Amino acid sequence: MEKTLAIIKPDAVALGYTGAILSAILDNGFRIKAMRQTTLTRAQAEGFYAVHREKPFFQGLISFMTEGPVVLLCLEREDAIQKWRQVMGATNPEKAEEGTIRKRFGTNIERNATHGSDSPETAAFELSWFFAGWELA
Ligand code: 3AN
Repeated sequence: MEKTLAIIKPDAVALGYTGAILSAILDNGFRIKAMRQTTLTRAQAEGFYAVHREKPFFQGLISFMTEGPVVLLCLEREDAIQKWRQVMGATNPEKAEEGTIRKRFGTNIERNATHGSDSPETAAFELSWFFAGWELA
């Protein structure tokens, strides 16, 4: 069993897609190990996206991720990291495959409905950024 961090981003929460996205998560065999709705502070979002600090889209990304509530999730299943990225689809919803979450619920490359960790190292960092050890035990 593997764990990954998923986020339902502010665009999807505001548009009322939380329930549909949670259904897709469960339909794809993930177990929800931990879940919390919260509005991120700038410091929380900047630390989370620190690897993108030098990118031209960084300030826009931070403004977007702090504009309203997000749902933070620890998902668990076999091959969770790769499987969740497959279920989400490509970063740009226009390029995402039919039926994927970003194709169904994303607006553009920034407002793309969900986040997922991209490697075991990032999953460990991202989970520990938002959840305490006891919540994931
Ligand atoms: P992914 O979330 O698919 O791993 P990353 O890690 O390349 O994609 O990007 C992190 C987040 O930054 C994306 N989810 C998206 O919201 C935003 N982003 C990525 N590329 C761009 C871009 N070219 N313009 C605006 N926002 C971007």
